[in-house]
Amino acid sequence: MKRTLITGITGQDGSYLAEFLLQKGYKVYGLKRRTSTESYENIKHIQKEIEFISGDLADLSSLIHAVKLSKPDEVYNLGAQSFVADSWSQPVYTAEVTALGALNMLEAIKEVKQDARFYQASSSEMFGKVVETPQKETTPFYPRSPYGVAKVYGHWITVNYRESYNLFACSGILFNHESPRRGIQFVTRKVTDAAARIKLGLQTELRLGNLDAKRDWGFAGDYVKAMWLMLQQEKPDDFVVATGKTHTVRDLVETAFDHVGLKWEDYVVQDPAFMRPAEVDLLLGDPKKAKRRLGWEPKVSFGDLIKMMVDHDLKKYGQTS
Ligand code: NAP
Ligand code: F7E
Repeated sequence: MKRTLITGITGQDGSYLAEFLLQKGYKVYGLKRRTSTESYENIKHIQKEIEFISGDLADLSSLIHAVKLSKPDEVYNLGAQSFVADSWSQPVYTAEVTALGALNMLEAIKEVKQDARFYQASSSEMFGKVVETPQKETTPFYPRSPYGVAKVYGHWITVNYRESYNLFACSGILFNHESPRRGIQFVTRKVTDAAARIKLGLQTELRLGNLDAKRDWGFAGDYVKAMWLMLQQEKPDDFVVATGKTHTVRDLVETAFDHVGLKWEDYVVQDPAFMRPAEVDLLLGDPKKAKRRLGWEPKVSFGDLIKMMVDHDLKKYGQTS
């Protein structure tokens, strides 16, 4: 039985990856940080099958303990302060968890279990103010937020530990991926939740920032498979994971509101409070290398993804209101 340690197990990706690896017969250990109120919402259906280890990415000693205890064949470092907007108000914390957290995890592996394979959750936010379109593995980075800068550090320290210590360490440069388990602050979930609430008479307006930003949005359930495939290859490498299609936030709003039979212009209000100090205007990934080398392809289209999320939110409120 293969053993895995997942950081960020309570998050969107951690929950889909844990599900996927349990189905493959893995013994799953999840690093769980201490919080005053426990939140197992995303993993409640598989909670009993996971062995939780208390720890925090900012605490190297806890990661050493986690690696000693779990003796993992594969480590997936998904834990992070992952909300871009908050990285301006909490830049130091974001660096400590999102950047140095990756270093801490690599150090723990180097010191305790050098043959463990390592996946780093890198991000299209590293491309930021893009220097070419579409963005691929060789596209230079130009991050536009403290989060993006922290992820650039996480990416390069992963490459560096691979080259310095011969670790099997991979960096997955994932473009935006969403699902009904997406946190409510992120724009897709904020929009699908609002469309459902407005349809059900629970909310009257939706306040948003930049409607012109373009993102390459895919389904999280598809993307965790690419993470696993990277660690099954003969040699460690870095891969872009994306759909190869881009849409504006305006397209997203229109798709969600259309699905509930409403005209979005009647409800959406632009609010400067949701504008960012520096914006990433356009992301569009080129997933050819992942397709060629991993045999990976996204299955869920943008339209189906947004409808899946709206339907989930309608059901959630329909059942409780
Ligand atoms: P998410 O839902 O925000 O989950 C983040 C996870 O990190 C949560 O389990 C959280 O635990 C945990 N965490 C936060 N601070 C921690 C700390 N100090 N120590 C240990 N764990 C900590 O994020 P996601 O969307 O699943 O994304 C997974 C990873 O991929 C993240 O690294 C993210 O930056 C990266 N990424 C995401 C996307 C995307 O579109 N989703 C794209 C590219 C890269 P709590 O539950 O306790 O908060
Ligand atoms: O914003 C615009 C906003 O917060 C998307 C994270 O998973 O993906 C995510 O980062 C776009 C931006 O995601 C609102 O300005 C407009 O242009 O959903 P988001 P993100 O910043 O792209 C990357 C790949 C990651 O790695 C991150 O961890 O939507 N936008 N109005 C808004 N965004 C939000 N959140 N809220 C609004 O009201």
